[in-house]
Amino acid sequence: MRRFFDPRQLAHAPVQELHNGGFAPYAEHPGRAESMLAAIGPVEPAVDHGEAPLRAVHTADYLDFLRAAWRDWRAAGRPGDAGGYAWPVVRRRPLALDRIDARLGLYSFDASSPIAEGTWEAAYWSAQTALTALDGVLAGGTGAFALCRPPGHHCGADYLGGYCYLNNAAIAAQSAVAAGRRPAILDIDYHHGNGTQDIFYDRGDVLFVSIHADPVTDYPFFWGHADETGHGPGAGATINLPLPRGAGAAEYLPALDRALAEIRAWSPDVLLCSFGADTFSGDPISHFELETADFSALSSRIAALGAPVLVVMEGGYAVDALGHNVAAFLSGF
Ligand code: Q9C
Ligand code: ZN
Repeated sequence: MRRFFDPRQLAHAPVQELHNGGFAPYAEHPGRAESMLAAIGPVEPAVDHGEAPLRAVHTADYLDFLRAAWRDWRAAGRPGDAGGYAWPVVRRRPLALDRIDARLGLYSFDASSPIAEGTWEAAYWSAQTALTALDGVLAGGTGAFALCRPPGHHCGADYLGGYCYLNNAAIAAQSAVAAGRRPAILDIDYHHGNGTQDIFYDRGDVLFVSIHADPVTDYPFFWGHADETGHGPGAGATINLPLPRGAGAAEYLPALDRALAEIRAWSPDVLLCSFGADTFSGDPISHFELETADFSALSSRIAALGAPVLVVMEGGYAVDALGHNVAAFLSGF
C-alpha cells in the first residue's frame, strides 16, 4: 500500500488559550504525524491539484474565510490563534457581518478548532495528500494511505469544527465521482463524521456508513443517530451504527461486519475509509476499548470486500501508540 504525506501539513500548530489565561496542550498536534511517520516507513509527497477540487466540496465563501481568518484575527489586534465563541443558532437571520469574531461563529460549529498561522497551509496540503493518494488508487493500485493531518470528517461544506478545516475524505470522494467512479465511505473514527454526512446527505451517488460512539453520550452530539439515513435522492445512502462507550472488539467487529455487508450490497468501485485510531483503549479523549492487534482484524475484514481502498487518516490522540496502531491497521490490507 503506497503511503502519502506532505511536510507542509506540519504547519498547523495551534496554541489553545484557556479562559483563565493559561494554555492547554492541543490534542491534534504535529507530533501525531511524527508518530505515524516513524512507524509506517517511507512516504510520498503530495502533488498540487489546486483549489478546484476543494471548491467542489466547500463553498467559495468558506474557503475565503478560512484562508484569511488568522490574518484577519491578528489585523483586528487579537492575540494568539483565532477561534469562535458566539454562534448564530438555528433560525437566526443570515446577516452579512464583517467582524472576524462574527465570521468565526458563522463558519464553525464548536470551540475546539483554533485557526493558527499555518492552518490554511497545513489543511490545504492535507487535502492534496488525499487527492494524490486517490490518484494512486484510481490508477489501478490495490490501495493507498493518505496521512491526512489536520483531519477532515467533522467539517462541512461551510463550517469547521472537531479539529477539522477541509474535509479530506469528502474532497477525495467527490473527485472520484468526477472521475466517473461510485465511491462508498466507511468512517471508523471514534466520533461520528458529521461533516462528511452533511456533505453527502441528500445525494445518492456516495454511500456514507459510520461506526462511532453513540452521540447521545459523545461528541458531536447533534449528528450520528441511527435514524439519520439520508434525504431525497440520498434516502438510504447514509447509515449510522452507534455503539455504547466501553465497546471493544467483541462489540465492534459485528458492527463492522454489518457495515461491510451494507457496502457490499451497494457495490462501490472504490472504498474510502475515514480511519481514526481514537477507538484505541488508551485514547485520552475517547471511550472504546480496541487494542493494537484489533486494528489489523478491522483492516483484513475491510480488505476482504475486494474493492480498492483509500485510507484517509482522521483522529487518534494516544500519540505514543498512534504510529503502532496505524501500522497495525495498514498491515491488514
Ligand atoms: N473538551 C477527531 O477525532 N472534542 N476529532 C472537544 C473539548 C472534540 C475529535 C472536547 C473532539 C474532536 C477528528
Ligand atoms: Zn475522532
